[in-house]
Order: sequence, then C-alpha cells, then structure tokens
Amino acid sequence: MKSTRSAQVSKLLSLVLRHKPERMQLVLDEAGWVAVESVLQGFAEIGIPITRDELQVVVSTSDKQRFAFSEDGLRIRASQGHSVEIDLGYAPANPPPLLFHGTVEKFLESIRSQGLVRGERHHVHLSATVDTAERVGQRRGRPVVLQIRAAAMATGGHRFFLSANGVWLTDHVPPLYIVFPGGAPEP
Ligand code: HQG
Repeated sequence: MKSTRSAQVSKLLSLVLRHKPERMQLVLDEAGWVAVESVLQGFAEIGIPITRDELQVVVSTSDKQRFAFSEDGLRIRASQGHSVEIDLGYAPANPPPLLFHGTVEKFLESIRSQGLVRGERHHVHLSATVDTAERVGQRRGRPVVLQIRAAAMATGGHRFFLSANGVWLTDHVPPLYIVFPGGAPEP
C-alpha cells in the first residue's frame, strides 16, 4: 500500500504532466517532457516541497509506471494518458491478435453503436491482458472486459502504438472489431 504522501505526489504529477501543467507553471515540450528541476520547483511553490530522491521513488514505485525520466535523467514526462496536445513519438507497433478493454455496463450501448472513442484522451487505451483490463474497468464499477480483434484492425489499416508502460494506444475501435461478453467469437 502506498503511503498517502507518495500517492498525493503521484496524483499531482499526473495532473501537471498530463492535463494541467499551468497549475505548477510548467511548460511541456512537444513530446511532453519537462525539466525535473522545474517540477521540483513547482511542487515547492504549491507548498509540497519534495526532493529529487523522493520524486525518483514515486516514479519507480508508480504501480503502472506512469512516468519516465529522459535518458540523461534531467527531464520527466508521463508515458501516456495526456489530454494536453503533445506527440509522444511512439513508433507504430504490431499488436497481438487480441487486446482487451475494461469498461462498465452503462457504456455498452453507446460502445456498441460508436465503438470505443478516445474522449478526453489522445487515444483509446487497450490492455495486453484480461487482468489489467479488469483493473481499468474496476475504477468505474463492476468491470466488463471487451475483446478487441487488434490484429484484424491492424490489417484493416488502423495504427497502434505501444506506450513505454505497456499500454496499447489507437485512435478509435469500430464496433466491428469488438467482441462483447456473451457475443459470438469472431473468426
Ligand atoms: C468509455 C488509467 C461510452 C471507456 C487506466 C472508459 C488506463 C465509452 C471511458 C487509462 C465509449 C473513458 C485509460 C463510447 C469508450 N461510449 N463510453 N463510445 N468509448 N468509452 O479514463 O480506458 O490511472 O478516458 O470504456 O488504467 O478507462 O490514468 O479511459 O470507461 O490505462 O494511469 O469511456 O487510465 O490509467 O475513460 O482508462 P478513460 P480508460 P491511469
């Protein structure tokens, strides 16, 4: 179980590195990176001073490895999940035959008609395992796991990206490629 303090730091990092950098007067570059020094300063300015070591521990113990340091250790960014306009620069990757998406019952009707849409985020997020998809769905209630025929999508011209922390990203999943629970398996 995470300490309250590191959970608080992690939440704030998600907020400023994905959604509202201006809360700490940060400016992300076009790939989402920002100087570690500026982040430490940002935390100090909102009254939660943290050290570089503490930041390193939060990043390395983040349950989903949400954040990454640049190779030289001078910059930091979120690995996915942004709503601000940035280009993470991940190269397109070939997905496995099936990927998974965890959601909840109340969204199913809309998903059946529109497919999976990215909403506020840059991409639709897909998981490599049923377990992960269940955990994602659980954030909203009793999880429902959809199977995504990812290889068929790729063949159909849809592009996939694999984030640094193992999340599969794509623009939109049309209903055609979604296997709903209880639905007939597709060839
Ligand atoms: C649903 C967390 C109605 C979708 C997780 C989901 C993940 C639709 C919600 C990451 C729909 C969007 C992303 C449609 C999709 N009609 N509802 N057509 N298409 N939805 O949070 O995938 O903690 O933006 O099923 O672990 O739940 O942030 O996406 O329920 O990796 O690091 O609309 O966020 O990671 O919700 O989660 P989200 P998500 P972090």
